[in-house]
Amino acid sequence: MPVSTHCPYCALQCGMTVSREAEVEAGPGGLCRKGWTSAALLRSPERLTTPLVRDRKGGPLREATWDEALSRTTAAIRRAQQSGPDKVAVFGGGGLTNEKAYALGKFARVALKTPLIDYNGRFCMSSAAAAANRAFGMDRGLPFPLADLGEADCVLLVGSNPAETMPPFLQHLRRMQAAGGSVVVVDPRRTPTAEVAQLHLAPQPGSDLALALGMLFVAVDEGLVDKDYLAERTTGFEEANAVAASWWPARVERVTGVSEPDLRRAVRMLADAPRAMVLTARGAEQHAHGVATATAWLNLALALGLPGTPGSGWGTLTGQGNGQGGREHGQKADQLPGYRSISDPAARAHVASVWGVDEAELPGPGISAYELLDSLGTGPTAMLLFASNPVVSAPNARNVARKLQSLDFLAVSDLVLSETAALADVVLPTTQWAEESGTTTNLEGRVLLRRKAIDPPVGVRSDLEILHELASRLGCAAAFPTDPVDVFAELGAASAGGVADYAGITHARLAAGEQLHWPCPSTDHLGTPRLFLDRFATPDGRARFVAVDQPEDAEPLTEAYPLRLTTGRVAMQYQSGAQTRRIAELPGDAYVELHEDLAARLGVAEGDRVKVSTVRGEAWLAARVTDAIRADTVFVPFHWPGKKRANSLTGDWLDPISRMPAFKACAARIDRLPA
Ligand SMILES: Nc1nc2c(c(=O)[nH]1)N[C@H]1C(S)=C(S)[C@@H](COP(=O)(O)OP(=O)(O)OC[C@H]3O[C@@H](n4cnc5c(=O)[nH]c(N)nc54)[C@H](O)[C@@H]3O)O[C@H]1N2
Ligand SMILES: Nc1nc2c(c(=O)[nH]1)N[C@H]1C(S)=C(S)[C@@H](COP(=O)(O)OP(=O)(O)OC[C@H]3O[C@@H](n4cnc5c(=O)[nH]c(N)nc54)[C@H](O)[C@@H]3O)O[C@H]1N2
Ligand SMILES: [Mo]
Repeated sequence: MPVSTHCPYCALQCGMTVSREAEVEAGPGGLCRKGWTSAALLRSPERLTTPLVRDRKGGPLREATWDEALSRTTAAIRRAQQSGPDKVAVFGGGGLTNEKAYALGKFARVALKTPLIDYNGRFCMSSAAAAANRAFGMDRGLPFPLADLGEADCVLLVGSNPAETMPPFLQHLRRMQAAGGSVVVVDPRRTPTAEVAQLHLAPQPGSDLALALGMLFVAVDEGLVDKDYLAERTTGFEEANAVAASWWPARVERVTGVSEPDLRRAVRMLADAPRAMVLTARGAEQHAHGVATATAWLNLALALGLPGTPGSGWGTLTGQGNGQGGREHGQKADQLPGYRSISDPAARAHVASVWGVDEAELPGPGISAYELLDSLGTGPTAMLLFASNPVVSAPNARNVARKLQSLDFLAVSDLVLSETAALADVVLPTTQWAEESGTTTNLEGRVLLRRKAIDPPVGVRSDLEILHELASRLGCAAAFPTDPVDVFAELGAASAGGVADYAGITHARLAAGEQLHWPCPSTDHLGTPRLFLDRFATPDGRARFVAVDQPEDAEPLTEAYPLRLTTGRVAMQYQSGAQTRRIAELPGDAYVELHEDLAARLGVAEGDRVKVSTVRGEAWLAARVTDAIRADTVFVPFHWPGKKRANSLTGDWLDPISRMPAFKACAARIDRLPA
């Protein structure tokens, strides 16, 4: 019998079945091509099945026993710790199941006693999460079930390209459009998503904040603001509106390139819809002012009375497979399980008691992902990394690769020899999705059970087994169970009473087919599909407007670097490409997308090899010439390493609040390469 489980890739977590022969069938929601081909990596010859070690820096990796690989790891940790616990760092990933993400956070704090843990979700969800926490008092990507989208009358997608990044998501848009609803897309490119929209606004990358302020201006100007809602359910409108008052449409057009008629039309479409939703994704959020930008869109949604109103709302489309659960249970630098703060004495006391440790021994907050990677070598001298490939995916990746190489010791747990694993001193081969059970929390905050469908290859171990073994070799007295059922039960207890309360969710309830959205505080609780219907999670129950303004560009354009470079994704590749580049059925190669007018000016034709550069580095790419992008903007997908690496170009300015890097806007130039 095929086993029901979920796709290993994005936060939609589509249902699928996997047979004992590793054949995939789609569930009722369908699958994209990545999902269909996901099983190819289970039996791929590129799969790691033996630990690898390196005998000297610069020498080759060679096969080793688990005992040798783990002994080297614990010896290196002990060596580094002689100079203090903060000489050892941990880096995690939003693809890890809840059980693994929880265990990793506990391992860092309890077995290593280090404050230095953060993860790739910092590059993904941190800006929207910070904005939602500030406005609503709680961050759950979608505060309503995904299916509500299909009932909406207008959906505004800001910096989101689900036609490529979540293809099955489009069925909800199709359903609402079939009933007369409309979709508005804000993207500097006319993406496949923009192609199906009723209205497409194409602002310059990094200028969404001004666009959102302009939309608020128009909403006020045209008397479309929901005054009763503002009075009953919000605070701070006046201050936020005072900023928007200076963003009249002509000024917005100058800064963003979006015309006044389009601006007004977008506002009316949203305001006239009985049920409307504003959804942001990485295009709006991955900026040095990502929190302020997400906040500006949230302010607009509040002004129109959307959040907490049945059928309407504001949300952010979470990215990674467990991007939601992965940001709740402690792999974030400032966090304890249940979305608790590691600086909160009551939270520390509760979690310490679940872990059976002295509260005083728990370290305080660490530093954010990029700051952590940037400090390697001078700060921590040893690092353990699970489920991320920052050599390809981190901003200013040349710097990050150099810093990783400056470590005395790096251990990487992965399924394949990723570009980051290839730099490690010890590589630990681990099980993948269909070979283990565990839970993920999808983009709507629903906890899903991934069931084990097939046995892992001989020689690999699960991340839970690796953490258990390392903790016991380090002499840690606290328990690190290896059965995901036990880990999830412990996670439930640790999260009890927290914002993301999982105490009532069990593997057994999920296996019985219950649909449980957190918070779910007790085993007789049915979960919370819709949040904020009566009150927001703020102390006074009201949503908070926060006044935000469009800042100067983090990297202004110059004569030498006159183009706005933005980066993102294509349908056939996933993230750093470590998994999907190894799957033959997923085609594609790196490219730079540029407008035909720009191409003509540069003398570049379709398919020509060009050099894209910024002050930080360069990438050699094939030109893709199109009319579907602004003429002042170029786009490079980030899935490829080496000479094709987009992140050789990106900068490392961080948002002041979320510490999100500015993946989506820097100053670049294009030069033709000799044929
Ligand atoms: N095929 C595929 N699917 C994926 C992934 C993948 O790697 N491949 N990754 C998953 C993950 S982790 C994530 S986070 C999601 C991301 O999903 P999305 O956010 O949809 O993906 P991106 O391509 O990063 O960015 C979306 C759009 O933002 C636009 N954009 C760029 N700069 C700006 C700007 O300044 N303003 C605005 N308004 N738009 C801008 C880009 O042109 C792009 O079309 O996808 C998930 N799904
Ligand atoms: N320029 C640019 N850069 C970006 C972005 C962008 O839009 N533009 N987007 C950013 C975003 S949103 C994200 S989410 C990051 C993602 O970037 P990465 O963190 O690099 O993401 P992945 O490529 O998914 O890396 C996951 C790695 O873990 C392995 N893996 C998968 N499952 C498991 C598991 O269960 N255990 C272990 N131990 N390993 C596992 C995979 O084989 C892979 O090598 O990239 C960011 N970087
Ligand atoms: Mo992401």
